[in-house]
Amino acid sequence: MTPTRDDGRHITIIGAGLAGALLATLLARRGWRVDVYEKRGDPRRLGFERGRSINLALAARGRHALAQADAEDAVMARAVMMRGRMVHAADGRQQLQRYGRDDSEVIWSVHRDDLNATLLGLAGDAGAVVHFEHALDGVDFDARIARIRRLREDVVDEVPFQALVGADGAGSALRQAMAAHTKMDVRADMLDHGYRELEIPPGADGGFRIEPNALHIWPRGHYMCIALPNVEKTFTVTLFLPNQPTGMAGDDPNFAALADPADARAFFARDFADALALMPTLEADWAANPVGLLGTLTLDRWHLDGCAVLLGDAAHAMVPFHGQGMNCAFEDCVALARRLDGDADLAAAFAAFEAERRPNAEAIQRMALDNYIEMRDRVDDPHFVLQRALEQRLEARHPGRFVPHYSMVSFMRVPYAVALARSEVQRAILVAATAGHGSLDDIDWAAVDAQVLARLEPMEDAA
Ligand code: FAD
Ligand code: 8R5
Repeated sequence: MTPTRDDGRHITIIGAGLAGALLATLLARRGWRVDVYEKRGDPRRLGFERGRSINLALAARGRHALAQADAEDAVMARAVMMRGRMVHAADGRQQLQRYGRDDSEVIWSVHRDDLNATLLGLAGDAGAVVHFEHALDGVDFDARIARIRRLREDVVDEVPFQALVGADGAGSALRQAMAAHTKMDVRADMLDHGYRELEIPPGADGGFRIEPNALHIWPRGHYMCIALPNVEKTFTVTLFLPNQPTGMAGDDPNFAALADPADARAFFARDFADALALMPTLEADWAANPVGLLGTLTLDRWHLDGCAVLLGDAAHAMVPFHGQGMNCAFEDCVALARRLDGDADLAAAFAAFEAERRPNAEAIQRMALDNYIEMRDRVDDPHFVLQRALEQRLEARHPGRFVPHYSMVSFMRVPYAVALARSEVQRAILVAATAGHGSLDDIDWAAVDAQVLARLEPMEDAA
């Protein structure tokens, strides 16, 4: 059970969630001996015990990483296409805002447990050994010994390691052990808003009750609901709302004030009436599902010499509003596997990985925070819709040069930091060009084109 220590290339991964399972596959296929310790049970064995359908939006970065492990086809076979945002206004009107130019530019809703199970199967096939119900408890970095607790027996083993990878999520035990051993600045900026998951079941005919091929948004200014489709023809609905009263005058809904499911129904009847009509289990879901926390985690270092390195949520948990947490974690895995392949020295590989990925993680963390305002407040604002229309026109006039913000993040693999920098320039152009305009009819195209050509270099997607 305990891996033997030898001079071969051996890696010990903590966490067999999304990143841990993908990284295990990538490294085992490259000839590394891989042991993974996962505190939960094997999701492939849980069967009917498993929880609710939780889905995630998969975009180009995540798909590309999955393809590196030959996992893309299996995952895509059970994915639901989302062409755009279906914006549900307060008056009940709906409008689809496409994410891309056509159906080649879409995102996909995938089932978290299915995805994890697929990746665990591939990791095992590649020769990685996954030890379920084994939790990291502590680390002696000097002796290179990990304390691993076998949860069923409640016994702690001392497990020697060459190097540890922390893929153990936002509450990372490896990160805690690193911070206790060495000076490390760990910042958690919690959002004042939390979330609660609810469900829209299939209709009486067994089909989807609303448009399946969209990410639904009910924007309401300071808060919002979203819904993502599942292959089971249900939707997972998420309400994002302040946790406590914000102190603003007048109406100020928040989770603390909606402790009682009956109050939740009244709130939905007022603000999300069309969604409520689709949610017969609102009260039960409300009572059963806890309020989830949201925050941004930033560290000043991700690695300890050649001894340990963090990736995914353990290194850079982010707010969910760009749907990029998993996509970014998968990109991390490909980057780390490439560095480990290229450099015999683990310390150099970890340092190069961190130097490549930390600026990009910080860029998507910021873009994710910004996208909350866009989703909850701006998507049904006529001025925003006008800017979005201009963005699409400029993309057609300057292909490869003016690429909409959402496209750079979701359909391309340019580094997130590049996407952020270019988006800031583009936003300034859009704001200036539409100021005082109610339509695109009287836009000064020559002036706008000159701005684009002067301020944006042509760009290429990653190979
Ligand atoms: P996780 O997937 O959290 O995996 C960590 C693993 O480590 C877990 O299996 C855990 O059991 C294990 N572990 C923890 N502690 C220990 C320990 N001490 N010892 C051993 N094992 C341990 N991202 C997107 O890109 N698109 C989306 O649409 C999206 N939607 C989301 C919806 C929800 C409800 C949530 C919560 C997140 C969403 N995300 C989304 C973010 C995404 O889930 C994460 O960014 C991603 O799972 C990070 O992968 P990870 O492997 O780093 O962490
Ligand atoms: N994560 C997502 C987007 C961007 C959609 C857009 C947003 C739920 C806890 Cl809030 C959110 C997006 O700009 O039109 N793509 O994918 C996923 C999102 O939330 C997920 C489901 C979520 C954490 C709860």
